[in-house]
Amino acid sequence: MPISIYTQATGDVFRSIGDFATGLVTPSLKLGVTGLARSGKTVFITALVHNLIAGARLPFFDAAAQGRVLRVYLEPQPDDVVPRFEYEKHLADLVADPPRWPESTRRISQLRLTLEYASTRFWKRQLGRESLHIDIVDYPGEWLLDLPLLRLDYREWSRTALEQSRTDGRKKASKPWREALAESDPASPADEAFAETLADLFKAYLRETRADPYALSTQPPGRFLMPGDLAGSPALTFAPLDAKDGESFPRGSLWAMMERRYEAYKSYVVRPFFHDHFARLDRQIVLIDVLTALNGGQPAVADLERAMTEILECFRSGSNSLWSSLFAPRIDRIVLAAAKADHLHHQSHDRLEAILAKLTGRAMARAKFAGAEMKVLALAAIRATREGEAKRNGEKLPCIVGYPLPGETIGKRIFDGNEEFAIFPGDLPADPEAALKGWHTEHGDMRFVRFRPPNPVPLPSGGFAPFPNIRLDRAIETLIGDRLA
Ligand SMILES: Nc1nc2c(ncn2[C@@H]2O[C@H](COP(=O)(O)OP(=O)(O)OP(=O)(O)O)[C@@H](O)[C@H]2O)c(=O)[nH]1
Ligand SMILES: [Mg+2]
Repeated sequence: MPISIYTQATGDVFRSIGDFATGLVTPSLKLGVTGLARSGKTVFITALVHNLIAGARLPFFDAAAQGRVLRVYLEPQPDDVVPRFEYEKHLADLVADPPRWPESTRRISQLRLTLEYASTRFWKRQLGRESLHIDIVDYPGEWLLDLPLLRLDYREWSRTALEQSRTDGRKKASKPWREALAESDPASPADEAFAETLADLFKAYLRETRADPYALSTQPPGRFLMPGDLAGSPALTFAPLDAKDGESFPRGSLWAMMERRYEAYKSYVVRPFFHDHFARLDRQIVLIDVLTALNGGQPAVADLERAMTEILECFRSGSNSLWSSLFAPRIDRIVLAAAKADHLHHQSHDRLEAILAKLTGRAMARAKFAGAEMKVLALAAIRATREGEAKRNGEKLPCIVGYPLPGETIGKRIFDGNEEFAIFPGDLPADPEAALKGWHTEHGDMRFVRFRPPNPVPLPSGGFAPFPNIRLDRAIETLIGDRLA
């Protein structure tokens, strides 16, 4: 038999092993995109998908830079009962005229992205193209606030919620609820109408804190503002009550009813959500909107630090049985991203990263992500600004140029959204500690202006070019790069 026939046959065998490898047992990677409300999850996922599908230039994403990413496409997701992530709709918003950001997320959705790539390894390459599924879930950021509830009982949660409602930033919004609470007796007989009144006042207080664009919404329960399919359900009709230490309440009391509902909320709403979608994550990106917190001043920064510490602690690995059972500790890479870095000139990005590292330092030290590789990045999934220079009193100032969103203000100027402006956002302080303690620039009440998305660039072949970004490629490389080697 001529040697060529052997070679041919061997090639076929290899090819069919290759088909087997790519067709039947495609490996998958569960990517957690974690972040509070408005932190940039939906924008990040949309930009990630758009860049990969369109084959964007991503110099620090090795597989793409080396031309080894052969094809990327969306596939039906593995979970039939979860709606699909509305990628096309979010993209349509971003390329609309004028372009707009996608709406705040109101329910859970999921997507599966499949990458076909050529391996760097000789033998794997002989098997043909490799595939990797990336599974991602998007959800309202508020729901993340519920994670720390899993380890608080009703009494502890009530105490914490009350303490926080009395802090400077919340006193005013929480007043009507606190007044009603002062009139209520936890030992009184359970009364549905009264429970509803208290729950409604508590929700109104949470809603008011969320309405402030510069405040962060960090108060659970997350479903009170974003109920998803649970709107109006009794599982959401509870609120904290005020009890003295050691005081106990009989069956049939208002306290007992609220406590039962709080526990039901944890068991039937919170735990299944985290169990189904956060357990067994392989990689995680945590998006943190540091700049909005800095805008809100010291109370907002302290709030963000507290909320992120509580949340990140829940992802730790270790001996604690609840957490270990809920989150098998297998996350081995984490990107901590200061989102929306395009609100600053690149000269300030190092400082922004230093502030984020400081802000999450305590959480990360406590959370003990044993063996997980960690990267801190100043990131903009979609860059809404470009850089420029302005002159003031003969001094050159590094500016960012973009379309401020309608209604944004600097001093007395109110922007209408139709004009481009060069804005000097100020320098972040060199000492990250100073930023966390409350930061004032020489201009006093300095606020970052929010910008509308950049103008889309149509492609001759149809569709739109992926938007510019800041360090999206580095984030992708850290999150999935090694799986495409
Ligand atoms: N300039 C800029 N703004 C961004 C970027 N990403 C997000 N934003 C802004 O942040 C807002 C919130 O972004 P989303 O992606 O909707 O945030 P989210 O985490 O999905 O929020 P929820 O759905 O409420 O949990 C957007 O409407 C934009 O105003 C970015 O990369 N650059
Ligand atoms: Mg969202």
